[in-house]
Amino acid sequence: SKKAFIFDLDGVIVDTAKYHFMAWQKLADSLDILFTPEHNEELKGVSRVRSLEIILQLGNVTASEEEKQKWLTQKNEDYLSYIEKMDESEILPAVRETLEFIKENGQHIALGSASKNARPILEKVGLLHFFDVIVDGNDVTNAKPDPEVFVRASKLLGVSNENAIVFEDSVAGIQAANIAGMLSIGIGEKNVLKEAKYCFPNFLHMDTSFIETLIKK
Ligand code: G16
Ligand code: MG
Repeated sequence: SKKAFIFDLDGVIVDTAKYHFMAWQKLADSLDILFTPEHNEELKGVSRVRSLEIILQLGNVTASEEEKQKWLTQKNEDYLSYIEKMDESEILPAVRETLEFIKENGQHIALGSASKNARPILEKVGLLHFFDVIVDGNDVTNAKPDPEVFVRASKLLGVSNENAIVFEDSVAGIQAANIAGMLSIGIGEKNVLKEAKYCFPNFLHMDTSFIETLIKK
């Protein structure tokens, strides 16, 4: 039966982490909170609301719901201004070729992202048409490591969890895939993504014969 190949967005398809970082840093600066690239690692795959909580904790800042809402809106407006000019040059290495190979082999492709901006980003980089199903931050209530985002994607495709394969760059995302009983493939450093069933530094290091093996499994 057909497999479902589920892709995370940020850190797997495109490197939007740098834009998230710029926007969060601008907010942190305005609140006199020290926020470094090292801190930013903790925000990978984490929802917008949770990211703000982590940053406020760094500065021991408490705030009303109203203030938090205002900051979340501000951060997103800044982020949107940074990603406005994104184009296909920002697709990570060999991602397009991998999507093409999976499509040519008649398999399902889904997006499973925490981002509420996933659709416009896929559109900007010209990859939207590859995706049979998109599940993003607008569709789910539980953030990774909760498997909701991936389970919803496989359900929509009518594929069982054991026939789903997840590409993820975050620890929380790998855990979510494992909890769902899906095959987890880490994109990044093996010593960080320890719990992934397989791990590759990027898609250039994953040849088509590996994907063929997954299809035939
Ligand atoms: C991405 C990023 C996170 C970001 C989240 C929400 O998740 O990794 O850093 O906080 O989306 O994004 P937004 O503010 O655009 O809704 P993923 O799951 O694509 O890696
Ligand atoms: Mg990610």
